[in-house]
Amino acid sequence: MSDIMKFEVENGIGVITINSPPVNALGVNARRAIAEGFEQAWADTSVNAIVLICDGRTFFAGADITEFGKPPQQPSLPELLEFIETSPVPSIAAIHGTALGGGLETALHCHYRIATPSAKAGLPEVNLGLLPGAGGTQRLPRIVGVPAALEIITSGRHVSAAEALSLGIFDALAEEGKLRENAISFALKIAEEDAPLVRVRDRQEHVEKHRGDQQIFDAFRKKNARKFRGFEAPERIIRCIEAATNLPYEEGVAEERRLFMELHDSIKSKAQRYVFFAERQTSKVPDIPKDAPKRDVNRVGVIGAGTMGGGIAMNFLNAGLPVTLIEQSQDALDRGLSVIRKNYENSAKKGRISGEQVEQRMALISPSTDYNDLADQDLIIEAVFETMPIKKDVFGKVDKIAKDGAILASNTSYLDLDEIAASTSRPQDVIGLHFFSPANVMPLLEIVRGQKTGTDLINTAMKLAKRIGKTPVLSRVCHGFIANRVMTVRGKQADAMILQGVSPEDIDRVIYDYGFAMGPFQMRDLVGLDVIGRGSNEKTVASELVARDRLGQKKNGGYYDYDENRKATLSPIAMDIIRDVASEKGLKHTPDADAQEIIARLLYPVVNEGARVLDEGVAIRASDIDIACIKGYNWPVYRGGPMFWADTVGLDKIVSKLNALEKEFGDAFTPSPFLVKLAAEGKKLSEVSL
Ligand code: 3H9
Repeated sequence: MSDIMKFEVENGIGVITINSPPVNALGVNARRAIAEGFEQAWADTSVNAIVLICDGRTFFAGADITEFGKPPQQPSLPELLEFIETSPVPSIAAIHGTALGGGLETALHCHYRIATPSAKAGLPEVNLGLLPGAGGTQRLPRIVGVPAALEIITSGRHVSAAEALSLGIFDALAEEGKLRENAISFALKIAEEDAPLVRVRDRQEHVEKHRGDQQIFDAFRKKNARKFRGFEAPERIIRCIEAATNLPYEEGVAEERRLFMELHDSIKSKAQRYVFFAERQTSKVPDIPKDAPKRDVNRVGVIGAGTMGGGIAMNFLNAGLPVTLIEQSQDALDRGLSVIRKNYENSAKKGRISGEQVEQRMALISPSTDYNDLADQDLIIEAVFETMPIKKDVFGKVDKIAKDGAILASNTSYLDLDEIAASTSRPQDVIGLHFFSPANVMPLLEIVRGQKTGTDLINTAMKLAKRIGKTPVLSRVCHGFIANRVMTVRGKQADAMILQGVSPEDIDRVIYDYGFAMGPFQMRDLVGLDVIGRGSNEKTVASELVARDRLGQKKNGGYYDYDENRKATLSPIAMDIIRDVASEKGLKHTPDADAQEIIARLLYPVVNEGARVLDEGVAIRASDIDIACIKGYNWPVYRGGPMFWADTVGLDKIVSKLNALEKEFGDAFTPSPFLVKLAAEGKKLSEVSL
């Protein structure tokens, strides 16, 4: 007898209620409980229809992802769902929260579906590098048609109840808060009318329409080629929907099963499943319980209305929080405000927000040139010029004005937060909130914990990150914190390699093929070489390009020349500069590097630096470094981040290559003793946690 299932009969309707917190994932207990519920209902001759409903915050959120890769336990989800579909009496799924993946597939094996207006439905397996493996790819097209199924399953998006109703995924909507009683009434009506047992598998009208139509699939592939690049799941999803369109149901399901297993066993899906859990780990701090005290943040002050400050402010405005925006001069303030407005108006043009929302958000800004206007703010974030004297000056001023209990945050990317905190009388109230550019877009928020930062501040910052839609990663103080520190070494090696004669184009291509959106030199040209090279006095290729007024895409080209369509070709001027700088530095010429060598020389040092970051206790777990690189630098999610990827390459292989590179090129490659130790002990880097 299952303790997570309740079976009750009301007016001849058998109600099976499952309660398996936190999200009613369909692990073996839930699967057995559902089977037991249906058996009880079928055994009761007074039951004329069945309602399947969940307690807690949501209907089934999908298969239990923790079970993947472990020995299967009966019944499997497909077995269970085939079993419940044989119900001799109508079955109705009653949905609240999110019916996702296997959860929606369960509902699609019931005869009818009723949902609350706030419910959502989706097949998000693609985000785990998988495809819906319990009939979803065969059933959804039979309801919503081939084009909509292609879009919904390859995007994994959550479909609103209203859209699901219009697409036919849901048959009816319940009143909010009255799902159970409305579902019972719906079931009574179905039973009284003797309505047919609608099996989705039998529906043909939508798939028949496209039978033999290859063009619809090819066009979809072509349109999304860029978006799907590097991922394995989207192509297999398309093949499953082709099978749903062209083959009998049973054969389509067999194809779905085969392709699901291929993905399930792939490294890319393993990486994406790792990332799913890693993302949810980052807000867990060992010495800070979830219910630890936190401060209220209802009003935010942002100092600096430049690109960074403006972007930071937008995050809070988007979440409905009023922002006091401070600049030194009215001119700078006006410029900052007009950039924010332009960004919002662009979003409105793309249909992401309404014109009314643009005005609502702008109205939440109180622009000011007077620091005294920061007196009432709960959180004050500075985003001023990145030098210690300026930061200290700003913090000294803020310290005098901010109310007791206000959180004083710095957006510094490299500077010593403890030194900044020491310039105030309240270092326990100082924290780093490091946003990544563009701050309103990039999902990473590094939360920097100084020596004296209060634990309540960290707890507050973790919750705040979620409120503004960011993924928080906790870092201790060090030069560059986590993401910038580990990724900077990639840039340094890229610079070294071009001076040794390897073409920037080859490096960019290899990094792109690895899965990044672009290579390091393309990236610099895009961001602007003046921005990248700021603050360095050393003569470099970048500084020489800037000296010739080559600032990248925005002015005269950089490493590349650009035609009117922004098509890039390697610049002969840049190549001359590279040769000049190289000969001045007297560097060894080793131009023959294949893709493997480029990857080793650019990315193994990132792994190595990550190991140092862990060893020094800057990051509390390896997976936080992975999330920082994925969310802050677009490290390809299907590689799992540098730490996970290193495990797939093999730590011993990485250490021995680093040793060889150290011999050839010096101490930039010296392996971290921590990495060497892990490799010798046969341990996994991605599993390290302090
Ligand atoms: C699938 O269904 C395959 C089938 O097609 C075929 C099979 C043959 N399993 O996200 P939260 C945990 S694949 C195990 O913070 P929220 C999560 O780790 C699946 N655990 O909450 C966390 O644990 P902890 C397709 C899961 O309110 C806790 O629940 N489905 C699962 O922000 C709370 O999660 C999906 O991909 C799971 N399926 O968001 C949906 N889901 O507290 C995945 C969650 O220890 N889930 N946990 O850190 C989600 O998208 C979100 O969790 C959801 C709630 C929107 C449901």
